[in-house]
Amino acid sequence: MSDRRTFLQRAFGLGAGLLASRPVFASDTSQRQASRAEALRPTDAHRRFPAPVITTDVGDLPYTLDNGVKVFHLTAQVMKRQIAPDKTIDVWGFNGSAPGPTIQVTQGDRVRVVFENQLPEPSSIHWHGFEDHIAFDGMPGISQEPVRPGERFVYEFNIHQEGTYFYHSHMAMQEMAGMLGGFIMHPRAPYTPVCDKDFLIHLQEYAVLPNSTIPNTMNMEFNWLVLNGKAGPAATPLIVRLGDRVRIRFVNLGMDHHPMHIHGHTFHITGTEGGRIPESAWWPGNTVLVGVAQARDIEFIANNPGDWMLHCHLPHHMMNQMSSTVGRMTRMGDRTMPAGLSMNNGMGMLDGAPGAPMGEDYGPSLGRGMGFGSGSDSSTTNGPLSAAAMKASTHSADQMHDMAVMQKDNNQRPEISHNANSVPNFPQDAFMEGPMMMMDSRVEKPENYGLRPGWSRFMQGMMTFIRVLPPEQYDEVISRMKHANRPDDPYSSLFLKS
Ligand SMILES: [Cu+2]
Repeated sequence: MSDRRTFLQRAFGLGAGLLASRPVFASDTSQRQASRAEALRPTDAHRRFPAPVITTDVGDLPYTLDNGVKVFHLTAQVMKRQIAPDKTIDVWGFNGSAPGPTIQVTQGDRVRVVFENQLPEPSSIHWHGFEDHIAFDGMPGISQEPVRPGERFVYEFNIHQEGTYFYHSHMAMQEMAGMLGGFIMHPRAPYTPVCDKDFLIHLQEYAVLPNSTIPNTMNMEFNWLVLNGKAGPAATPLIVRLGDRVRIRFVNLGMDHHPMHIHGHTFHITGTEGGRIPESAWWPGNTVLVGVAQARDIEFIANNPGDWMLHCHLPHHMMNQMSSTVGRMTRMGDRTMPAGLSMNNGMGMLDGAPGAPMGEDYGPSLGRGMGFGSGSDSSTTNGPLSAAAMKASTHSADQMHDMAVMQKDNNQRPEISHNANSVPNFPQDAFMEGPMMMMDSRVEKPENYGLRPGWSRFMQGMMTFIRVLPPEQYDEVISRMKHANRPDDPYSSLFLKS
């Protein structure tokens, strides 16, 4: 056994070396990529087909069997979700999770979903893309009575389709509060070429004022962009082994479009919300636009080792808690705020009369996007983070640790030029000038093991990694994941089913 493993590792190591010096380009057909990867891969007797879909940071909805029927219990609930360190918001979701847990079934299954409404208002569930009986379409007042608080409704389906589908409340604002989830219909026979890893990523956006925990579902100035309900750097990376064939299913049940981009690899678009695309119609790319109410399945051979970015390419979607005025405010030191506010008030941290954020107490420069016409719209440049602002901010022990690591790493070299304050447009990304954004230790988890120190400063919004790890590193990370024994394991579906 150990001889065989050594042989395979050697063979694999050799192959990986060849690949590293001669990466596969887009001109290669997927079949050639597939056969090359197949030749390089060590054969794993424990591989199960089709691979279970992993919805990182969300997980699956379990089922029971009743006379051959797969029975799922889906419960709509009000809950809190931590989307980033120090940011927990009020959301609506299912069974303790927003997005809701992924439902996985197989073509040919008979499926029953017992929906229970624990919300303070009526709801129902729409099964997006299902070609089934209208009685189970989940249209409140159209195909069924709305399900009132405390009531149940039972949906039943004969699954004859295959692909990436989803469920959501058909009350628009409930959907925007987090009431959505994935519904994977595995094909009867696995798609070819067979994938070794299969991920589902929900794309969502929230608008939450700086001191609030409640998303404003009417506001389209989104300032928190999340992958599977987590903003970078809290989103859990996708862990794959060098040579794996990888599928990622992007699902967009939000209010904005997301061009999802992957570094270091060329993928093919192999499926939509309508199911599998015939291979002759796949086209290559490295960015796929996932429109509202769409799913896009992409596949590629992870043939290029490294911690590669996977992110939405809209610049505003690569930021957390962005604000048109905060950058300047933090650099004003002891000077007064544009509209006569303190720094905290100006950023929206209210300490005056509650309940009147637009009131005279706070003035026009309160919060993001509300500063129009106020003095805060002047075209002055910003100074670096003032000593007073640095002093005023409080830091946890973890943050202090991260700062110390980073300062050591950088030998305390300044990160902006000496004349920065006189350069038009400065600062743009100078929020990264200080160590404040670094939170490696606050988002520490096995999936992040071995990342470059300080990585978390540059991961925000809809950003995470696809970590293409050579066998030894891969085994190390997977072993740490398996031994972490976490109640909310971001990879629970992988370990439950393998
Ligand atoms: Cu986006």
